[in-house]
Amino acid sequence: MAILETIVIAFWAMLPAYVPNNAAVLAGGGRPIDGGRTWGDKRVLGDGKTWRGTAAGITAGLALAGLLSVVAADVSAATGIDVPEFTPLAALGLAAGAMLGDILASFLKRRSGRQRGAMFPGLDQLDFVVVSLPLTALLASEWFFDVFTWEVIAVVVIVTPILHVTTNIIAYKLGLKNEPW
Ligand code: CTP
Ligand code: K
Ligand code: MG
Repeated sequence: MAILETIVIAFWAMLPAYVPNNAAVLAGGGRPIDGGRTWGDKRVLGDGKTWRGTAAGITAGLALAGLLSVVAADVSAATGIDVPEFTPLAALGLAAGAMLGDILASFLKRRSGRQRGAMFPGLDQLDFVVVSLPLTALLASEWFFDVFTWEVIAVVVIVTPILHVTTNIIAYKLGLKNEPW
């Protein structure tokens, strides 16, 4: 597979996992998932992980997967790059896995004494990949191993941190996010 083709497929296949984080930032607020609870002297998750943000994130990921599936055949015909449709379970694995990864990362941040919004290099950029890919492999195995070849996975691991840093700087400059990471 040509490298450009691999990059396009990786980006396309990951879009339902990329968008939930941004949707959560836009829609976030309200009741925190941990209900304010602490473990020891630290919050379990913190005020940055809310029910509304999580629900909006998953919904946005599912909606985008649906939209991409509708146009996949046309995009493939127009570009000659065979972009995939998403099965419902694949969409769920990507979108819910992304939000779950972000939530688990917050749990690790609180355990390690980091306040809400603190930076955790590496984890911040790849938390959602680390959970969304295995969850999708579990929920939609056939789809996953068809789309996520080793080349695609390699591109995802390299390109995701770059995209993450870029979109967060943009969201920060636009005043949508409190920190540029
Ligand atoms: N957000 C949300 N629910 C989520 C994820 C994010 O409401 N499940 C919203 C919150 O308003 C959050 C903002 O998006 O403050 C930015 O997300 P993120 O950077 O992941 O959270 P932080 O505030 O940095 O908190 P943490 O340190 O726990 O990551
Ligand atoms: K995060
Ligand atoms: Mg943050």
